[in-house]
Amino acid sequence: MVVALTREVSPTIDSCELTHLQREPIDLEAARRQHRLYLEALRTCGCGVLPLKPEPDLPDSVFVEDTAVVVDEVAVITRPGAPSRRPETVSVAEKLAEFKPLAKIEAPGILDGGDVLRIGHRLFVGLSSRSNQAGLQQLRLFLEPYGYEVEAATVTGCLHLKSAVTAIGRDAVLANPAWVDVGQFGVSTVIAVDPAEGPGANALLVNSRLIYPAEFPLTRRRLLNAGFDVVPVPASELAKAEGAVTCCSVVFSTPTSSAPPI
Ligand code: CIR
Repeated sequence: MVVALTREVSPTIDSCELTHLQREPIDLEAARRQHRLYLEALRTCGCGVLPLKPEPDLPDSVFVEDTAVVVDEVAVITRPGAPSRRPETVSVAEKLAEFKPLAKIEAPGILDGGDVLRIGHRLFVGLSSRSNQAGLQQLRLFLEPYGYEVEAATVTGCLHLKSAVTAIGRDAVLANPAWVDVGQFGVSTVIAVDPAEGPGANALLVNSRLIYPAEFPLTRRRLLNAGFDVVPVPASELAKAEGAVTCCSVVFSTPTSSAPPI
C-alpha cells in the first residue's frame, strides 16, 4: 500500500527558514486546520498516514519531504541544506528504518528532498541553495545500483526544484516555465501554471490523483481541462513558510504486512 510520513505543524513555525519570501505572521490554528485537511486528502487518495513524533522546537519540521528520498529499495536520509533543519532527520530515520534499509547523505553533501524530482526511474536534483553536487553524487551512488539515474537540474527564482516543477503522471509535469526549463526532463506532457499563479507548480501525485492548493484556480482549471483528477486543499498558511503540498509528506510504497498506518 501507499503511505505518507507526515508531522504536525510546530508551534514555532513562525521562526521558519525563509529564502524568497518576506516574513508574515502565520496563524497556527489555521495552519493546523489546513494541515488536517491535507491529511484527509491523503486518505481520500487511498494513502495511509504515518505521523512522526511532533518536534515543537523545530520550526520547519512539518516539511518532512526535505528529510528523506524514498524508493522501493532504500530510504536515503538527507542532510538538509539549512543547518536548523538537520535535527529533523533523526526521528525520520528511526521511522523509515521500520520499512526500508537506510542510506545517509554525509557532509560535505547537502540535499533537500524538495530538490529531488522523480520521474519513473530518473531522479533530477535541483542544484539550489539547499542541495549541492556532493549531495547529488552521494544520492547517485546509493540509487544507481537499483537502476535509477540521478541527474542535475537547473532551477532559478524559487526555493526548491519542486517549487518549480512536479511530476503529475508517468510522463507529465506541471511547471512554472519562468523558474525552470522543462526541456531537461524529456517528458511528453507539460502543463504550465497560469502566469498569474507562479507558485502553483507544486502538486502531489498520489495514486493517480493530484493533491493541489486551492489558491490556484486558474492552473487547477488547466489541469482539469487536461483530464487530471484534482483534489484541492487550502494551503495558504504553510505557503507563508515557503512550503506547499509535496513538502508536507514523504510518500512511499510498503508491503501491506508492515506496521499499520492510521
Ligand atoms: C524551509 O525554508 O526549509 C522551509 N521554510 C520550507 C520548506 C519547504 N519544503 C519543500 O518545499 N520541500
